[in-house]
Amino acid sequence: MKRSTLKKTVVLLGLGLYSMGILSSCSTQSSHAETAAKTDDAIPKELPTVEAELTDAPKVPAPITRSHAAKVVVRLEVTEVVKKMADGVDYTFWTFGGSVPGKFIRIRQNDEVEFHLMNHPDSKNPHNIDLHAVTGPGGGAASTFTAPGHETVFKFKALNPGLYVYHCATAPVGMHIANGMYGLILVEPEEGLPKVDKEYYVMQGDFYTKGDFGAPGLQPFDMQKALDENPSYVVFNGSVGALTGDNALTAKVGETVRLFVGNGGPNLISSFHVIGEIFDKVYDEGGSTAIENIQTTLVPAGGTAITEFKADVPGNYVLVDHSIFRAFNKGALGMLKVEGTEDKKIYSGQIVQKIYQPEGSTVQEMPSAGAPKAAIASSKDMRLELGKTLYAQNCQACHQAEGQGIKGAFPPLAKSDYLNADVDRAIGVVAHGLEGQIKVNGELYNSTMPKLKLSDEEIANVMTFVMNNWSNKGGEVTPDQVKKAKDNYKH
Ligand code: HEC
Ligand SMILES: [Cu+2]
Repeated sequence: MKRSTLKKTVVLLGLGLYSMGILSSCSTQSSHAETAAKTDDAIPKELPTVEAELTDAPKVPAPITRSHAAKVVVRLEVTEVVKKMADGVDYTFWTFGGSVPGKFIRIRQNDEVEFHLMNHPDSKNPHNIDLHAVTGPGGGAASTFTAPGHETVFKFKALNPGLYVYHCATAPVGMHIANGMYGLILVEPEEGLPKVDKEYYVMQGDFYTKGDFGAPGLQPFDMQKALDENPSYVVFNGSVGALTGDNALTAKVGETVRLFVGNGGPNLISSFHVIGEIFDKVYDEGGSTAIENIQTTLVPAGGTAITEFKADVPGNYVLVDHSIFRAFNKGALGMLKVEGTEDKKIYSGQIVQKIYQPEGSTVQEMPSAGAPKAAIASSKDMRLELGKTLYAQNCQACHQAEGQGIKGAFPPLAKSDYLNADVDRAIGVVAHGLEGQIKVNGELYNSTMPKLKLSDEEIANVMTFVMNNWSNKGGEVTPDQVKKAKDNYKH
């Protein structure tokens, strides 16, 4: 694996409208439900009552096995909590059920839902809920405006199957959503969804913090960045790393995997993609018909997609928003680890890796006599000067002008503990390239530094420049030292 590789028109209902609408809409809804029950022979008069099982992402409640409608009671509690956004970065999330995204709700078409929205007494704000699965004013928002320490109840009948977003719609709506107030509700069709081995819940969201990506501490919400649609974080399941490392999704070779994908926004559209997989089926926009053989699917803000695929070969599959800077620089990155036996017919792994020397290339001759001679430094000062140019030409694109690197991609050379601990080893890196995991200043890097075509003299010059800049430990690296270090650190 070398490849490192919302918006239903939110009704801006004023507070006045809520107070007018609450009671009347509740009473009309329940009388409709009674009439429906009387006229529809297929549905028994008294539906059995079921308490909904709610889950935190990435878990999904078990598929529904009932073959009839039920009265489903959903109890969802809003809390405002400080949680981790990234390592060393905290944020005050407003949540449906204690984390972002909100609890996953799973019901069946024609179920009659009795929805309880509780707002924890410690909350500082009133909240409500707009479920896109609801047919009725505000998707429930008009009936659920709930002050801290209060509970509201309304009922709805799930007329349409599909995967739907729910979110808070209390003014300022954008801010409530930006703080994490969204989740998914699945309305299974009467016949159910096709059976699969694994189901997961993945929801993207964009976050707007005062500090830039990675700035430590408790970060306040930044309204201007939200208005500019310029997020500091774009993440799956509420924080950087929520789906990587020990939190990665898992499957075994041969298993079928279904991802319930949502996008809370508030602003961005997701180009959802799994690196190294092709979706056999996508129920695009969370609807009822599937399209097949899809690489990347659009998940609108306030929208969903159901993606399905079979895990054919083992490895790590990376979930990304293919607007790729979001993935590698703002956090929109998850992982699915597939374990099992390889199938070399489907994927061979690397078969050949060798030097490529097209005819007429000067590569073979470097740096032997006959080729244009690189300047030979006669003093440390000259080495520093030549090294500066070499650095700009050969290293700067990755390690950056001040040697600061790019977090998560290119390690720093400035004050690098890895470099300063063993200069000969670093010379080996420059001479032979480097692959695999290393730790630099406490950060892990698992990438590839290419083998560069530099002579011993050039490596001596560029390393002398690097060692004498950006608070590194100084000294002079000579071509002789390079020659020895190259041999000692061959791999
Ligand atoms: C194409 C990008 C790229 C270029 C160009 C590049 N490097 Fe690197 N370098 C990397 C990556 C990526 C790593 C980490 C490799 C890993 O994760 O195993 C690295 C690691 C290193 C390290 C060890 C880790 C550290 O931060 O101390 C040194 C030293 C280093 N590079 C020096 C250089 C020098 C000097 C040049 C120019 C002559 C250079 N690199 C050019 C990408 C690059
Ligand atoms: Cu809210």
